[in-house]
Amino acid sequence: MTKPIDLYAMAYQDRSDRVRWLLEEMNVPYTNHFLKKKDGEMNTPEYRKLNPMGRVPTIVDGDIVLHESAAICLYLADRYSYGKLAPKMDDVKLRAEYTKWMVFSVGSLEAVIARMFTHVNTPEESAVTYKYVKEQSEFFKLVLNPVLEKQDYILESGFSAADIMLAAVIPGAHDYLVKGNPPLERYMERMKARPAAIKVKVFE
Ligand SMILES: N[C@@H](CCC(=O)N[C@@H](CS)C(=O)NCC(=O)O)C(=O)O
Repeated sequence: MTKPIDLYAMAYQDRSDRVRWLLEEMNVPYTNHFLKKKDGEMNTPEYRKLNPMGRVPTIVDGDIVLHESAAICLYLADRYSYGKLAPKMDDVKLRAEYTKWMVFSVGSLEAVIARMFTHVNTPEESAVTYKYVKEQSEFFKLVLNPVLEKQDYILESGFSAADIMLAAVIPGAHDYLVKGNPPLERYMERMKARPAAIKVKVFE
């Protein structure tokens, strides 16, 4: 039997959530390693060898060492669920859509949502940040809503790793993106009901 994948995280509800959820959906064995930041465990020479930035998630799968949650999910879905949770390369249109949503989830959505953690140091800065997230969310709805009004999953072929990435990130802007927006409310309910997501506490 091959060694389980090592998954380094701080907690269930950090950016390791999407990786763990995907591993569960694929039934791929893995071991959680929860690092204690306050005890310097993200700063040890051993961990810095795996991830020089000292961030999580990081995976070790045999001789593959990878950080960046979207890259990890792209890699894992291709390696362990090719043609299922990851569309095949020869399905060019579907694969292009899939790649778009995988990149959109972190490059557009999460990049904006993350400002609500970093750009909130004064009441004035917070006001600017929340206004920005609200405005950007209206742009996000322009691409998400038309798709989720006509289908249950972000790809017409069905549930994929792109749904995992999106659904793990979207709640960060719940009040602007999901609340009062039926297509996204229904989508998130479907995602929250997935046994693999429940098992690894993605939405807790
Ligand atoms: N773009 C990276 C972001 C990684 C990241 O910033 N992770 C956070 C946890 S969610 C972290 O490790 N923060 C370090 C810290 O809090 O010191 C990814 O998607 O994996």
